[in-house]
Amino acid sequence: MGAGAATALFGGCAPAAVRNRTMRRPNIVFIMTDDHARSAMSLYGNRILQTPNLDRIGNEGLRFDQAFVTNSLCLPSRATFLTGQYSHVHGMRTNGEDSGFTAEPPLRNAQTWPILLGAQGYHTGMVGKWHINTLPQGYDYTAMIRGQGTYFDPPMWIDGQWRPQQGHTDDVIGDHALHFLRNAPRDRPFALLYQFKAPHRDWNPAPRFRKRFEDVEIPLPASFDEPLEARSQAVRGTMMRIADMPDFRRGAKPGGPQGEALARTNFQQFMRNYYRVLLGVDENVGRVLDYLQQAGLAEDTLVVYTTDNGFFLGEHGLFDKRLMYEPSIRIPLLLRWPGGIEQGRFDDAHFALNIDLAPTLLELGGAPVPATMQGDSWKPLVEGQPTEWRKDFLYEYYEYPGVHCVRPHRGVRNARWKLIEFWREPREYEMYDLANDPDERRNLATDPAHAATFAQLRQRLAELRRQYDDRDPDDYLPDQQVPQECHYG
Ligand SMILES: [Ca+2]
Repeated sequence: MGAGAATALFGGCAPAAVRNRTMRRPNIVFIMTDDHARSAMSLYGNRILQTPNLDRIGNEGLRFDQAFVTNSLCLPSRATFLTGQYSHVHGMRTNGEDSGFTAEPPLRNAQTWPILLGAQGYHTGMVGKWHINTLPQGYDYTAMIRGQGTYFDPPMWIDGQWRPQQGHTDDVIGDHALHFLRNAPRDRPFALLYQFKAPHRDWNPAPRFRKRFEDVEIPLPASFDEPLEARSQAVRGTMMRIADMPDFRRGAKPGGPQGEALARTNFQQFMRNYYRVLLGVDENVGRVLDYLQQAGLAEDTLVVYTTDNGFFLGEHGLFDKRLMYEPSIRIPLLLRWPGGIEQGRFDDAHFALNIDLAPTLLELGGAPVPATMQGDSWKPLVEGQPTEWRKDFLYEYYEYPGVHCVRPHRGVRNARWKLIEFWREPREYEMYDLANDPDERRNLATDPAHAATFAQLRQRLAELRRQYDDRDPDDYLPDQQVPQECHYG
């Protein structure tokens, strides 16, 4: 670590040369994967999966260690990254709602950061997974896969029509990102959304990765065999246990392993493929980083790496996301901009949320930030400047009944505590002391010794709801949600 990095790490100011250069409008490459657990990256401590290109973004820039989403589900989180608003404000609370962006409030496409930067002269592009129920509009270049997409030969929406593509989705999306970058005009800045399908189920890797990890036994998380009996009815009623899934192996025949043995077989199968598709993401991120370097664009380009939500990788015996537990809501978040961010920065002191991205990119891109955006720009954090920052945050989840059967809930998390409220009857609470129980295994919500903390957190939750204009009644169900049964997905 150089002296400059050490200064930044301990809260000092960036050197004047770096500070002044932040005045220039950067190009932006916003990279988003789907369902990428923070722990599935070597930079965040994974010892089996090596992700040298993703790590490069953090090592050559800034790594946030306290980054979270405010609704751990694909479509709602993607809309939040674009609008800087909570789900209850932008209106896309679930994957099932068929509303997308419209010309009218509150779902205005025009109030998303790429469109606002386009109005300030940015050349804009969207390649890969979009997953919002209206087509991306107003981009100079679009190459979009349909809905969740497919892992092989995904047709793409290009120039107003579906066009066939050949190859693995990660590689096809990578090709279109390079196409956009090679053809972007050099007389104005560009902003690209580079959004992968992987590592979303069903985790189908490119042939060149299929043998990787074949002889590797992935360690089970400590809480893998945890019974859920001590938790709320809401959590006991979810359908997210790996042990309850059918055999994940392709072409599996009846009569295979059952019970605990099946849970372990499923875990190894799922984790190996999850890691394999991430190797494809890493490689395709590397292609873009290499191109930026070769084209002389790296210095003036802000590369952001993140995901739309975290993922359970066997913690509490679960997979998928949604619940307000750490593996689901905590995300990787990396920013590299050699011209504006010191190399080797690490921030584990500030909560960075998905509502913050839009105000951040607008401010760095020299565009006004609409007052309707609810997040805070990371600019002072990026520059290592002292700043007043949030001490806690509000979380919300709505999609029910539906895939994995997770009841609606909301909650507040601060540096030490987390309160979760399943707000519809039967109303239930969970509360965790993250300082002493980081794996969230002892629910203290009804423990008399912590009654005062419980009351404080409930009060704080009400305050945060008012602050963020959450007026949903406790029996709220999204208007356009199609009634359906709970299922495993
Ligand atoms: Ca997702």
